[in-house]
Amino acid sequence: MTQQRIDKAFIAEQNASIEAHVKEDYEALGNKLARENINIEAVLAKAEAFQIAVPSWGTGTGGTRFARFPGEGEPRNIFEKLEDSAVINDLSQATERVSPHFPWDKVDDFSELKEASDALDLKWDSINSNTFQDQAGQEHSFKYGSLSNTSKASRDLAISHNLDCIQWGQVLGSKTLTVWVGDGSNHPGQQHFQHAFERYLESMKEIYAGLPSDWELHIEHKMFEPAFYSTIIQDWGSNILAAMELGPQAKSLVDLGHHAPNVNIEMIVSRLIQFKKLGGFHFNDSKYGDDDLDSGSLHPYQQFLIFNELVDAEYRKQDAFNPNYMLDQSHNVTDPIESLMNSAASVQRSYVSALLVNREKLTQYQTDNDAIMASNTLKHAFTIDVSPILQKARLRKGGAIDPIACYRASGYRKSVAKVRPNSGGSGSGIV
Ligand code: LRH
Ligand code: MN
Repeated sequence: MTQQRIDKAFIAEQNASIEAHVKEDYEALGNKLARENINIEAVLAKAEAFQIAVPSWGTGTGGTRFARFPGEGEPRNIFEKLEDSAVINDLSQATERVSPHFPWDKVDDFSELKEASDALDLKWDSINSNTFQDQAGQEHSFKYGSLSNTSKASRDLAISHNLDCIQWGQVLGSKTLTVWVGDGSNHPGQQHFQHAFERYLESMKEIYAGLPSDWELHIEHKMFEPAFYSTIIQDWGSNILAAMELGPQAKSLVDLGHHAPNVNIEMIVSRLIQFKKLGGFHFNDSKYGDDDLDSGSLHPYQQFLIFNELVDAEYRKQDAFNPNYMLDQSHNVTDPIESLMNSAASVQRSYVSALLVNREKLTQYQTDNDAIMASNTLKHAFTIDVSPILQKARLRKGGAIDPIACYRASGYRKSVAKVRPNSGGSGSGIV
């Protein structure tokens, strides 16, 4: 496997022409924030520590049920997905962890895969199991569900797959298993809601029993699709009930696209934080359904409000608070590397903006029911352009001040396209 990377010297060369601008803007912002008793260096340190994982399946071109139009130089296997993930991290300096999906990324030798990721300075984030598709020659189908299927044989198969995922994850150094199932029904009466949930919980208890003591189990809720009448874990209510039923290592994962339009996701986040059940996030954006669009591309203020809850928890030193951040997107019309770099920076921006909220003042306005000033306190932080802090963080960590410009100047996509034959054909489906 030829490892293609964008070397540090090239990145430094690209930065050289714009470094002075960052310095000037950073100083100006530093003076502005100092007037508000905010130490920009302290904010910068937190920006530099920010990390968000990339989904291995997001490095290829995504599609819909209608079609998928593969882009140039598509990664064909997990090793090439790691190469592209290394480029994203080398330029953004905020995505050192990759989240795999099994069996899409399954290999025969997981220690070889661990060596490959080590060589690319990458680590492994949450392991995603897959019991929403049947594998070739699979004896017991998941057509009518997996962990909640009425067939014990199908449930056992789903349970053993999840236990395998934990074992593979241990070789890679991961500490989390994420379980999203498409189980549900398309017709009223097709499924007994309580019995189905009881079967799901029974199955999850067997998976929970297989968790190493330092692992977490993240449950992902989703309103609909592939089931279009009921879904076993349809909302945060069913999610937190399952996590509480299973035990302290079970937590809830919030995929932003898995809610009905206009649902107050930041309040769901606050509830999960309060009851110590916030496991993590799949960041993306959407206008209609689970569109898996680039994070912050449509609702940057909602994304900021979510981080306002997260930074508030940090500020209040909320215990058992250690959420995992990850992107979960489908890139149907853009270069996935560009979208993932853009999205990582967008989520990092929401975090940094939330750090600028004057929480003493906000608390006072909330106590005084001064809605205007409370709202303006948040809006003020959101409207400060924190780009110089994001650019400085990347620059100081050896990344690109302007990742997209640097990536395009590197010609990386063209060069990998030479060694990765076009997979051709449009086919359909998200990967
Ligand atoms: C389900 C989901 C889940 C993944 C899949 C690729 O919609 O968000 O997190 O397993 O996308
Ligand atoms: Mn997801």
